[in-house]
Amino acid sequence: MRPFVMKELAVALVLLVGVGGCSKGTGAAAAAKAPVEEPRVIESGEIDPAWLSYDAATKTVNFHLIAGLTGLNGALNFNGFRDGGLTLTVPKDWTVAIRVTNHDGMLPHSAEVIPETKPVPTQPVPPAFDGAFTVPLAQGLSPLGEDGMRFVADRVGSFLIFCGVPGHGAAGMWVRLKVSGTAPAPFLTAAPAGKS
Ligand SMILES: [Cu+2]
Repeated sequence: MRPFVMKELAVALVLLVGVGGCSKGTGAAAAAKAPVEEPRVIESGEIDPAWLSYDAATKTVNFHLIAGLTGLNGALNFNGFRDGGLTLTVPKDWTVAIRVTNHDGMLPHSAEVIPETKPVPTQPVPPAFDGAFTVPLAQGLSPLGEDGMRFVADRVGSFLIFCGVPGHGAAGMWVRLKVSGTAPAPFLTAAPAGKS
């Protein structure tokens, strides 16, 4: 219940500001301007519920994958996780829409869903699902760049979401995607530190 309380508080504050006649930060102004989204500042290893949303009616999951979100592993991380520390589980046959943003101000990054392999490839390989990669894959998205991917998770199994820029994935820039035949809805889990 707590998030709803917080939201109501935020709405109340916005209304108060509006009544006060201040033009800055009113709901109308914010909606018209579509402010640049900045991921919330979080610690490595922390899951932000805002990353994941889904529509059970259309069997569609939306996930925000953020390259270099934190300084972990020289920024070679997704959402503050490395070496499979984060797992996105989705039900089989759901459509997976992954928005990929490069939060790293220096290095290019990309993302590709690949079969689970050890060792992790040093460069792009054929994707595990049609369309499950960002463009350009090996060159990567420019710092602060953005792309997306959309695919149907049509078979059960364990997969990796890895950075296709040569060397990044092998250096630990990968998380996990699990397609489940039994999960009723998508969810995120974090592995204990050091486990992958
Ligand atoms: Cu990378």
